[in-house]
Amino acid sequence: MADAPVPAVPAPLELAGYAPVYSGKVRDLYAPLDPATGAPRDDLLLLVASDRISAFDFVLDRPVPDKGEVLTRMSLWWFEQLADLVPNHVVSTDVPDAVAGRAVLVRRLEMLPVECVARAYLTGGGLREYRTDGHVSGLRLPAGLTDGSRLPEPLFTPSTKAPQGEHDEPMSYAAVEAALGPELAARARDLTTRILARGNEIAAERGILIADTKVEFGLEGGELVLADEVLTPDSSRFWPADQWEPGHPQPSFDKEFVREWLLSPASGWDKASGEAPPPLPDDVLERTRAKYVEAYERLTGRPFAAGPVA
Ligand code: Q0Z
Repeated sequence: MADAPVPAVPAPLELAGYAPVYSGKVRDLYAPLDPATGAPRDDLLLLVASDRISAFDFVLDRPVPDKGEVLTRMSLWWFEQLADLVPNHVVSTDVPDAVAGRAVLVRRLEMLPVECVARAYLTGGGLREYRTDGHVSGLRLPAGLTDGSRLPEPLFTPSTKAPQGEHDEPMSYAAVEAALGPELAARARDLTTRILARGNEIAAERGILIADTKVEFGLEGGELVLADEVLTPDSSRFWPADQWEPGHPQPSFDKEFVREWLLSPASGWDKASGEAPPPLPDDVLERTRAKYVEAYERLTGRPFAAGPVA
């Protein structure tokens, strides 16, 4: 008998009163059912963060305890910090018990067909572009920058929304203007860079640098609304400020123990093999949980406690 196909992501949780809409690598979307008709509502979504973690483009076998809750709370806290810059999609944190603390009910928006990325430090794809010709996303940068250099100001470096499993491609600002019109494009650009600048003003005081971030906007009454998750380690690169040293790749605030173990002889894994990585040991999961909690507590100044959002 043929083997059953291996699912890319586990089946989403069955939540009474909600229908699954979409599952990403580490999060799931549901539509609340209208109690009168049983039909899915078209105006609301339940956004559920799982404890799954990805590394080297693989979703790992074992969850990081509390990761979904930590990231959900962090995102909610950032929405409050950013509320004077941009409205957001949050409706309520009153959610089913099974997903308490890691789900948010949101307004369903018309999402922009552009990944809005801003970079405050040079690394990753931005660094590769810079090394080619001294430009990033069509913007000329000073000479002499290296991996981890702080940029003079946050840059808007949009990308295309790639289908699941594919990598986003850089998009020119002209292409963003063509997709959104010049007014909306400029508004998305300015908001994206201001969100990252504000994020870093707050985070740097608390020992974290946010190298870059991807934000999602939707439209409501012609205005941009901040959606999805914002300024979390899953949507952004978080670096420990006290270890920042341009000239080489910076350690990840949250995933350093995961990457270190996977690349160590202890894992027995060969990154170049194309094989899925082995399951992380308990101590790596526990130390990684502690890094997510540390990021939350440092940023917010609040102790992390699992359970329903107050
Ligand atoms: C977010 C995503 C996933 C979580 C669509 N307010 C909104 N209105 C309409 N669409 C979205 C949102 Cl947040 C939306 N995503 C990304 C995928 C789990 C978030 F599987 N996709």
